[in-house]
Amino acid sequence: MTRTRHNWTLDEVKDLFALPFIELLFQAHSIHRQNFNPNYLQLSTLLSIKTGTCPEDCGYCPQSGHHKKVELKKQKLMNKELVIAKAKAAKQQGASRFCMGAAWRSPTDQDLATVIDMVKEVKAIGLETCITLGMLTKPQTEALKEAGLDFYNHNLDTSREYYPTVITTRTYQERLDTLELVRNAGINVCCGGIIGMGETVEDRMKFLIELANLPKHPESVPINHLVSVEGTPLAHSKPVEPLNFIRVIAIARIMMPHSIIRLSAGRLQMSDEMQVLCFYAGAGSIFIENVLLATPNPETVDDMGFLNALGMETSSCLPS
Ligand code: SAM
Ligand code: DTB
Ligand code: SF4
Repeated sequence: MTRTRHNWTLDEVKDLFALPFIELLFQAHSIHRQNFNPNYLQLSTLLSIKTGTCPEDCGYCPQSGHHKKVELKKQKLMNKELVIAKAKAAKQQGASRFCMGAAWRSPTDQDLATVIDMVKEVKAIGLETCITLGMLTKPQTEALKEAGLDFYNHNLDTSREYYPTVITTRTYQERLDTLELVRNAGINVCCGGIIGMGETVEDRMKFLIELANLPKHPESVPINHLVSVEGTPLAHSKPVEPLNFIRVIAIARIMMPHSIIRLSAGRLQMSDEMQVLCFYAGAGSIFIENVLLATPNPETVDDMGFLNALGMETSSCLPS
């Protein structure tokens, strides 16, 4: 069992980033197979239950109401019956977790009550549940725990230093406060961020240190590759070198050895070979189905062909 640490220093992480690529991959993969079956992949699907007109100004996000030039089909909170139909379809496709996202700064108590109903019914189908609704209050986290929610997704997105160039309407500390409330309520934490927003390699190091030095590692760490959306302020960010993206996955695996690293948004823009290297480096989960929240994802039939060719099995990965 690999030791879990919460005191990573920048110098240590710089040393990891400086490792030759093959050596880094070997170290990451060794840790991965000590803690996980490397031939298993956990599959989730996403559903946007409320789309667009978000009051936040996240520079990467097509759903922000601030980015007027983005082409997006906006949608009010979906009705429960449609959500349940989508969840059943996701289960049929092989997903073990159903993640619902809403473009809110924070939910009202009334909206939360509706989402809680959805969570209960999705669980009853036999799926793990994850939601991402923005900031929460303490009573709201307690109500979600009571409803049986498995995971809450709330990302730090990037380093503390780079964050204000990406988002101005919500502080880094507010994100940390929500994460603490979720953790204290006893809900599994899903927290990660985005690579490819114009951040430096040092920002990536500092972002990983923020995650790994949390009092408890997030059970689930989504690493998104920026999906560039025309009309968002970050649409023309410098693309990430594939090897540098894989390095982030490998180092996240080393720094948080017991967390499930999720190869999240951006797979449509990646080659199969790049994705395989991400799995080898320690990514143990992907989103299937051809839409994420508001942007496209690979077709499930293509993903399944790819996973079959690799001999990957798929399974549920709730922490024991
Ligand atoms: N509104 C909620 C919030 O941000 O707290 C939840 C939904 S939001 C879409 C969830 C996460 O998706 C963001 O924190 C961000 O990391 C990721 N995301 C959003 N747009 C993205 C994009 N264009 N490319 C990659 N990841 C993105
Ligand atoms: C996360 O870190 N990635 C997912 C999930 N959490 C909610 C969302 C990715 C969104 C990608 C852009 C979009 O489709 O809107
Ligand atoms: Fe709103 Fe979430 Fe998009 Fe930010 S990432 S604009 S909070 S939906």
